[in-house]
Amino acid sequence: MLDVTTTIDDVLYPLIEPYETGMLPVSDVHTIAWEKSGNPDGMPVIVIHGGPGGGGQPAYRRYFDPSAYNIIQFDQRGCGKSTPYAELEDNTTQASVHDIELLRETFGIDEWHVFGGSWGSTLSLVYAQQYPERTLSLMLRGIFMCRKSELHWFYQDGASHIFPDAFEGYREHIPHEEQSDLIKAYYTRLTSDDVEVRRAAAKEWTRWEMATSRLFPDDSYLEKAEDLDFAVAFARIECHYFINAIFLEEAHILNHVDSIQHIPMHIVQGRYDVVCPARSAWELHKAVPSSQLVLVPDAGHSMGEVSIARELVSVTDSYC
Ligand code: STX
Repeated sequence: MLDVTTTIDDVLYPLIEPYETGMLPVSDVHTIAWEKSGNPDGMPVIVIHGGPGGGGQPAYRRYFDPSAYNIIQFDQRGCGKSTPYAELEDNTTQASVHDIELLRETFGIDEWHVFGGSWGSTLSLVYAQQYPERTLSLMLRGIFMCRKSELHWFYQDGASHIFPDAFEGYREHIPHEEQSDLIKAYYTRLTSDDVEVRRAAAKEWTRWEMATSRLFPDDSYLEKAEDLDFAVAFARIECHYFINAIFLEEAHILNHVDSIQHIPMHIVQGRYDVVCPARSAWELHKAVPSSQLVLVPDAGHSMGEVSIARELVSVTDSYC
């Protein structure tokens, strides 16, 4: 039965503060922000945020028992508190995998749990495929493998059939003659020399994603698109990764799935996820038969939805 009385605070752990934060130079260009919270002697878990370009969030700490986990979070290149802000140079999937590994080495951790949703699931899988011996488990949500079909579905034609109202603003920001390739049209604007052109495009791009992330759209979520500091990094970095096909061959994750067959994998997927439709979770589950898939019947994409959050906490608690 649909549960409308449980709130997110009923299923997540209370908000805690980090016990340590810092900045780690990772290349000639970039320095990334990191934080640790929970129990310094607990099981290490690396939290990989979405977007790319979304940045870490204090609320992500709440998905772990703070007495059991050493919760490590970072802002990927160019977003959150990482510097330089919204920088696209030297910003690739391989660079992010390198940064995760550098964090692990810097903290003297041998192996860790890897937790990520959406783009965070993409990057978690690519990381685990390169460093399977470092990955204790994969705790994944809203599976995104960033194939052409997934990008076409969300940014061109697919989700538009379910959210025609929200899609209109995103599409109509682009002149008719360029609408046949919206990612390309947005890329031109998001990399324009004119800051106002960049900001206006970032707002529409981000608004589209925020409007479609929840089963029941929520105004506070939509406000993220109004926060241009967030929106410019989010939109620019996402679009840069997508126009470059995430710097990997098509279907890289499924093509290299054998290297992670032995790693415990948990998949939490909203049935009505319009941003990252359930087909990708299903295909990943089929390709990794030992994986545990929970298809959440009353949820969309966001990890902030109660029934998704409940399943994620149940996964992290299962190791306590
Ligand atoms: N991008 C999906 C994704 O990773 C295609 C994502 N969507 N929203 C987010 O991430 C935030 C929660 C980081 C805003």
